[in-house]
Amino acid sequence: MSASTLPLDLYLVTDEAACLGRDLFWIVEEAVKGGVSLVQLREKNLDTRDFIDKASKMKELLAPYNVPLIINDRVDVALAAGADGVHVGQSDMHYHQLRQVLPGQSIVGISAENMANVEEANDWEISYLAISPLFDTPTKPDTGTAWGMAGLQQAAKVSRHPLVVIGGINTENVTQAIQHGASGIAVVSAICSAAFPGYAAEQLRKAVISGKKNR
Ligand code: TZP
Ligand code: MG
Repeated sequence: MSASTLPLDLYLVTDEAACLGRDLFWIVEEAVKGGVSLVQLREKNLDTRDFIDKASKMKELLAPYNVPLIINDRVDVALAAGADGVHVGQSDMHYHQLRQVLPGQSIVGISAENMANVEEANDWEISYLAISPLFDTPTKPDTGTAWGMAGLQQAAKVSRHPLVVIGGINTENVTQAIQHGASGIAVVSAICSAAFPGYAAEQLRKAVISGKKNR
């Protein structure tokens, strides 16, 4: 899937710990019905085999909805599960190494933690750049300095890639993030921890659309 057709509006990044004991697959399906356009499976503590099994099951769930599945960090898992691509951070596999092992049409997303990361990524053919974190978030306490809206606006001027924002995104700040240059939003807790994940997805999606209308 090429960057131009990649639906970045509402990107769900999974975190089993944020699901409040509820079934992750149920949450993802509700969220997709509510308007999630892209899903990233993010697992930090699974054995390789269990990660592949979970990814394969997730791919099966998403396929009828035509929602692409992206795997966090693990290219081997993405390939084995037939996922649509990978998302890597600054300490994961390097862009050039990724391109050597992934099929050409794969989605590749990369996190940018600072402006040097944004500039470097301009030399690469990637599907999106994640501005990370937009705000400090309890979901991932070990992040670098938050970009904030002003930082996002600067990044949008410098980057030639579509930007997604991640970190502390909720219905209150979506519209502003879109207006400051984001093409889409990536969320964990705003959906995974919501009482009604499908309804939460609907509200977030509406906020993205409204932000795009008023840009
Ligand atoms: N990367 C940067 S912040 C973050 C990740 C995975 C967590 C975002 O979680 P939330 O709950 O949407 O703030
Ligand atoms: Mg990583």
